[in-house]
Amino acid sequence: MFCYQCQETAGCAGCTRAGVCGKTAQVANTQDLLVYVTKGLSAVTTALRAQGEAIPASLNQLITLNLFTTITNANFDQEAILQRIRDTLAAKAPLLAQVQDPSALPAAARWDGSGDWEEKAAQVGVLSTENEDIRSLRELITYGLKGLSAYSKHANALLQADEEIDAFLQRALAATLDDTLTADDLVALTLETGKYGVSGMALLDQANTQAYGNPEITRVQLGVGKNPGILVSGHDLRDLEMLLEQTKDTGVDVYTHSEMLPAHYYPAFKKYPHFVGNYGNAWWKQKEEFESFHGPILMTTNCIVPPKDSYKDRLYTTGAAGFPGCKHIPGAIGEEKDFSALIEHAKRCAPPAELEQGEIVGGFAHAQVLALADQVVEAVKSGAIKKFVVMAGCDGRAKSRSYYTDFAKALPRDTVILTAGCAKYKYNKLDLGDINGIPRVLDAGQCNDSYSLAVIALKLKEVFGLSDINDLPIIYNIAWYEQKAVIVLLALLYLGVKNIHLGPTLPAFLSPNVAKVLVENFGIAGIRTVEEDMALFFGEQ
Ligand code: SF4
Ligand code: SF3
Repeated sequence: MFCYQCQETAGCAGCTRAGVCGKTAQVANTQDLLVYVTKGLSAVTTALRAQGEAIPASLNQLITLNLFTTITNANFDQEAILQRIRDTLAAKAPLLAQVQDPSALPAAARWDGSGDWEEKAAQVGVLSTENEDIRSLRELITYGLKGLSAYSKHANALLQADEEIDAFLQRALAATLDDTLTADDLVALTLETGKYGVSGMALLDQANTQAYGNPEITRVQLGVGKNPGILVSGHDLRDLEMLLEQTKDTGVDVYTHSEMLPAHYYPAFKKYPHFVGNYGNAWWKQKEEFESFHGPILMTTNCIVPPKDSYKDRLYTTGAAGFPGCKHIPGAIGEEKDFSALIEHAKRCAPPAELEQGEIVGGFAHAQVLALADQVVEAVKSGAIKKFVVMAGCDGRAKSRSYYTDFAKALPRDTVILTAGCAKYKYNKLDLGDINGIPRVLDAGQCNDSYSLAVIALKLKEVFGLSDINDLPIIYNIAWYEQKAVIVLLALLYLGVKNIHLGPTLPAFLSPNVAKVLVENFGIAGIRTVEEDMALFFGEQ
């Protein structure tokens, strides 16, 4: 195996024997094969589109779900991944027969699944591209597309789709197989991926807000009630909605974990009295927190930490998520999923053990912040707010991430943190106070709600009459872990944001030359110590 797609990759270079995430070499290789056949199918659909054929939505969904399945910590289930490869090959065969010139297609498109799959998987992984710069760009694009796929899948679950995004996604996937493309071509495609990243996040924002209303300022309870509960994690709001409906009047409460916390900000979910609050912290704390929760846990997406035996029988997966030995709740897009197994399971469980008390405040997505625009603009004009610091992205296990807690604490009192994603857990429970009633941590929501932060920045640019988004008093200090953060980063680059600091380490998949392009053209930089970064960002004050 060779995998270097996430921030925790072994030695900041690549996992080669097993994943730091817990992925086995066998699963890693099978995921490589799934990516390969998905790229092959995408080359076929791209050729058919060029012939004027329409591609059915079910195929678009198959492709996005395949990529989503290979995102870090989403699916560890070898059999589920093999089944997706079989389904993909079966879907491709009749389409391939319609391509006018199949000889022009890459080998991945023409592979019919014959031969030994383990041998094949070993030949088609990341290292099969020899030139390190081409490999770096192909992987950067592929990881961005994985993130885009995840967001598309959530929009699809709410019956929204955009054929233009799917067509691009497949064209770009196919382009990563094209040996005639130069590094410059792939740099251009990387930026185009960012463009569609913006479209994908906008589509999901529209799907979420049309279904559930605009997020609004909300106090989320951190304590627990006396009923048994179900804990929901991951990013899929439609799954949560179905579960909330099915748990009504059952005596079972529902709590959020990690990236599901922002669900509390949506008006539509406030009508459920049994939707109690948020339990615990970011994904990587789940071993302790799932243990003490006592009830069943539903993982709707990444990030799964391989479970301890003590609670493995309480861990359920759905959608792209999977773990061998854990029950998977099926259900295609548009279908009602049946969560009765979790509900019955919960009834046999003790209520959750309390981890903490109190509440946290969030719900500062674009509509809410724009509703407060006068107050915010006034605070900036009066000097009460000197700078905004975008600290969106992912949390992770690395000890070096304590930097983000220390950085938040060290920020001058006249700065406001704009956050989204599970990165927030590094500082959302600190008492950082407010500025004239505006909290110093404004949480827009999940990682995809980084889109809201971009909308807010563009609005501020307009209000202040600036011609360049980089003239705003905004610092970008983003934490990344998995591939959704990659599409968020590419989206920000596409929007023209410069001088983004990315940590806790720069991606291992950036070759020195590709990193140089990002540094020279976009001012991308890493992080240093809190003291050094404070001096860099605020030294002039
Ligand atoms: Fe390693 Fe990350 Fe890949 Fe897991 S996802 S195998 S930790 S690089
Ligand atoms: Fe977190 Fe996995 Fe990335 Fe949606 S839950 S941000 S790491």
